[in-house]
Amino acid sequence: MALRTIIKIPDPLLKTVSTPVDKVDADVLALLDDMLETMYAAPGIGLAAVQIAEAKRLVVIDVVRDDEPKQPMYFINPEVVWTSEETAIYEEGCLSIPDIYEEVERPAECRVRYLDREGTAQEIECSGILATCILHEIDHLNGVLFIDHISRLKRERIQKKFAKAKKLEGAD
Ligand code: GNR
Ligand code: NI
Repeated sequence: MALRTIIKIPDPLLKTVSTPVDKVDADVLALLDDMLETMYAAPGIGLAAVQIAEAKRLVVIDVVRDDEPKQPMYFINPEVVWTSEETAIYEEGCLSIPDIYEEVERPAECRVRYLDREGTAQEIECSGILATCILHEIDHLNGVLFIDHISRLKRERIQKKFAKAKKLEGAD
């Protein structure tokens, strides 16, 4: 396992559509392990492969509390097959947009089809923070960020802040 670097906005890779995985082989499993280690170290409750600059349709999630045993979840080629009419609002953050938190409205429940680590098709029904998190991660696979769900004024303010931070990083 290895810790990987998490890319941040305005990295253009975060706007790309990730490619489906055609075979669950040892390389895919190793990448999932790196993603999980990187997510726990950050720390975060979810991570999409594109956030470590691997534009593949892979997601890891663990939404259990810090004081409870770890419960890693792995999703290969996840697809939303149903969402509830009912919505929920959570204050979201993103490891690729550090220290920014904004309320986002999403479906309160969803059903997701995916392949597990054995390459077997599975479906899961999600609610609460798991629904929010998995929808946030599947957005990443489609090049969409949580700031794309907030007002343009707020989004542009955040984008400016990170563009400026990047510029200063490059300066010496
Ligand atoms: O760690 C994370 N917390 C979080 C909180 C509310 C809604 C979504 C998330 S996911 C985020 C990690 C991340 O950026 N995943 O892509
Ligand atoms: Ni994110």
